[in-house]
Amino acid sequence: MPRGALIVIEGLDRAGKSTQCDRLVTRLKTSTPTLLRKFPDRTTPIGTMIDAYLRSTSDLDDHAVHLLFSANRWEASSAIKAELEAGVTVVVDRYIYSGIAFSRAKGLDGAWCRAPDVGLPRPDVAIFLDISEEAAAERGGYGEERYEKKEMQRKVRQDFLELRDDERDAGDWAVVDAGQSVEEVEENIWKAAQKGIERARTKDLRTVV
Ligand code: Z5A
Ligand code: MG
Repeated sequence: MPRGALIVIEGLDRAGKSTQCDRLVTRLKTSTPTLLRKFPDRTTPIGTMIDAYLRSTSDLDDHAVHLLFSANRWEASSAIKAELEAGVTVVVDRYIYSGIAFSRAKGLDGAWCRAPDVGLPRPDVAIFLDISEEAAAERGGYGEERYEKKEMQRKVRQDFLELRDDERDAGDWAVVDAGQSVEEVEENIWKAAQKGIERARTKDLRTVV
C-alpha cells in the first residue's frame, strides 16, 4: 500500500488557509483517505497554554512559547507518521514554518527557532499562500489575538519569503497567489498538491533537517 502524503498549507493571517484546507481535504477524500490537522492544536494541554497566550490571558517568555508551539507538533508527530504509513494523506493547516517565521519576527535567532522542530515529519510539499497587506486588509479588520497587528504581519511575511529559500527545505515549497478568488486559489493549490502526492508515491517520508 502506498503511504499518504504530508501536505502543509502555510501563509499569513487571513490568507485563506483554513478555507482552502477544507476544500483540499474534501477534494482529496473523493479518491484517497485524507485527514486534516491544524496547528496550534488548541485541544491538548499544551494547546490550552498556547491558546491562553494567543488570547493574551497569559504571558510567557518568547522562547518558552516557541518551544510550546514545537511541542504541540511533537505530541502529534507519532500519530501523523502512523496515519501516513497507513496510507492516509494528511493536510496540515500551519506547521513548522509558522513556528519559525512568527518567532523570528519577534527577534529570536533563526537557527535557535528551527532546532526544536528538527526530526519532525517533513512535508512532501509546503504550499505557501502569499497575500499582500492590502489584499489581506480587504478581508476585514485584525482580530483580537496577540499577533494580529500590521507591523508583526509585515515582518512575518518577510520571514516566510526568506524561509522559502532555505536550502534545507529545497524543493519543498510551492507559492500560490492567495489574492485571487477562492476558486482560483483552490485550483492552484490542487496543482501544487499533486507534487506532494507524486513524491509520496515514489519516495520515503523524510524528517525535518
Ligand atoms: N503560530 C505561531 O506563532 N507559531 C506556530 O508554531 C504556529 C502558529 C503553528 C494562531 O494561528 C496564531 O498562532 C497565528 C500564528 C501563530 N497568529 N497569527 N496571526 P491560527 O492558525 O489559529 O490562526 P487562524 O485565526 O485560524 O487563521 P488565520 O491565519 O487568521 O486565517 P486563515 O485560516 O488564513 O484564513 P480563513 O479563515 O480561511 O479566511 C479568512 C477570511 O477571508 C474569511 O472571512 C474568508 O471567508 C475570507 N477569504 C478566504 N479566502 C478568500 C479569497 N480567496 N478571497 C476573499 N476572501 C477570502
Ligand atoms: Mg485559519
